[in-house]
Amino acid sequence: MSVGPVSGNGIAITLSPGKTVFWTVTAQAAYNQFVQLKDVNGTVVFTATGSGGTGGTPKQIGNGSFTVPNNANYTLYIGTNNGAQWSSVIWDADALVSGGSIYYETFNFISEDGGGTDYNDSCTTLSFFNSLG
Ligand SMILES: [Ca+2]
Repeated sequence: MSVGPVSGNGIAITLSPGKTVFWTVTAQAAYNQFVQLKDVNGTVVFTATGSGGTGGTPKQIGNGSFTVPNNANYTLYIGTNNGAQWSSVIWDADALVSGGSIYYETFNFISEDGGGTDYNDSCTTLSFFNSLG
């Protein structure tokens, strides 16, 4: 089972210190989606906004990367209209493992913005390799 549904008004997650995290946000909802990650100091790491348009076409509304400092605690916000409303979120973390070694980890969050119960409005993925190079 995954975690949730939980409110998108602040989801606490812990990443791994020193890792370089790739992030991407996809929206396929008509409402303007809002995803923001803050570090332990409340500093914004990234913000993604946008919609899939009225046709619900999947659209990548942001992507990038960042490096995790020693304090790896973050808070993720997922909602609509620049955070005027908070979505309902289902999420989970997973890892790709072989021979007892973790090679890749990923955190996935899907949201429902209030118009239904299908959790198809935004998808946020944070992922990182165990090592770079
Ligand atoms: Ca929906």
